[in-house]
Amino acid sequence: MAFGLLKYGLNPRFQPKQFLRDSKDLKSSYDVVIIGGGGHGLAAAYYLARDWGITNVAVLEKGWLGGGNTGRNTAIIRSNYLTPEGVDFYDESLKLFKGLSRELDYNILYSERGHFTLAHTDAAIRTSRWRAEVNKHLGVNSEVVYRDDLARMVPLLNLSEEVRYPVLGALYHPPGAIARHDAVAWGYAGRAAEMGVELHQNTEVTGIEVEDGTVVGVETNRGRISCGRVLQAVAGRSSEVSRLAGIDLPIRSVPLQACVSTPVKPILDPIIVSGSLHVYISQSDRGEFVMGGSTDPYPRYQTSSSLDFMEGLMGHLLELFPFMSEMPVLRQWAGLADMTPDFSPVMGKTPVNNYYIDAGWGTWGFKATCVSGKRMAETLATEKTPNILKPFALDRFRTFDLVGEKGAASVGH
Ligand code: FAD
Ligand code: PYC
Repeated sequence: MAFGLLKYGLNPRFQPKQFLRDSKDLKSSYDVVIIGGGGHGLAAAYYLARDWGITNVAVLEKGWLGGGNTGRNTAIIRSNYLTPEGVDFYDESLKLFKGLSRELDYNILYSERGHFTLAHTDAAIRTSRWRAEVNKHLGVNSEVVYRDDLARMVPLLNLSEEVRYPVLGALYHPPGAIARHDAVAWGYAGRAAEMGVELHQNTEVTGIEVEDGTVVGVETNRGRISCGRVLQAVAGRSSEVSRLAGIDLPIRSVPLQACVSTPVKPILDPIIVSGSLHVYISQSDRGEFVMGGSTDPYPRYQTSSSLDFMEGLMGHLLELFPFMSEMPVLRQWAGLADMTPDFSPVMGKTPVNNYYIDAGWGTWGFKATCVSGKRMAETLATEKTPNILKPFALDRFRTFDLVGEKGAASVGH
């Protein structure tokens, strides 16, 4: 081991891999411009290059790669949705996530934990059964478990009936997982850059040029760029950016807060969510408890943390996990969730030719990073919408074909 380290570590033939190429000057024109260097934009860039050989691509990020919601989420990956369209879509992502470390040659710390959505009322048990049946029908592993099962499977959970909201049972989804969220962005960025994609940080899109109904270029704080096609993947800024192209989206941006405790040894393996109490918790591989709740009660573009959130979260969490009263909170933060009326995303074509959107990821989009990247790349490359994306078209709000996922959105809203 020591000999190997010396042999390879000191040998100039084994240079460390350069992870990200230095960003160059912007070119005056690209085949594809991707607005937003979060997981979704970077994944789309990677699959455009890998699957379709399209590499004359620029990812324009106004801050730093993965610095938006991709680096702020609580990293839960699952496919136990409510609608058949949702289950199929998120399940494709979960399968891609499982192989992602190998695919990108970069460890995203994918960790399968099992996911429990607690039910505290008969109505919640009914919804759990409904979800379990839809899941099973589509080949997704979910089942309803009751108090005896929970006592065995989650021994830390307080199953006392002397609390405000006793736990009656749960929807159990064994494939539920977590991963290191920023590693997902870095992995996609590194591999996309190796294939020739340009990644431009500190590059904000400030205007979008549309001529005769077709996008022809974007204005940035570093100058104008002509482009063949544009993919907008800016999450919390979706409505603002699309307005630059003259497109109104039915999306409101609402802050979503989260926090972590100081790290301790592993004691909580599964991910526990209570949609009714608006709280969830998991333990990261670093040992921190990662916790969150529902969105703030009003739309706005600020990401400040509040005591109100912390009080609401802890009020319920301490009842479910009394041992948490000993845990200091280490950090608290917020991101901007781009909420749609039906709690499902918007992907595909827009009324502007060659202008595509990947938006409406609200509180649920990290787990979709792989599938949306892959399928949006396919949409741009072929100019055809793959079947799996068709239910999520922007047009569904005009035709009232909603994909209602409020009951499976995990945190309450
Ligand atoms: P982002 O990562 O936000 O990337 C968009 C990028 O666009 C940003 O980096 C931004 O700087 C850039 N941008 C914006 N405007 C411009 C412009 N004009 N020009 C250039 N660049 C621009 N989802 C789950 O599945 N599981 C979870 O457990 C989960 N937990 C969450 C917890 C919190 C606290 C939050 C806030 C979200 C959570 N989500 C979760 C949702 C998830 O984080 C997002 O849906 C997902 O990360 C969206 O990825 P993205 O790449 O579309 O957006
Ligand atoms: O989509 O599973 C989810 C989730 C959990 C917390 C925030 N989003």
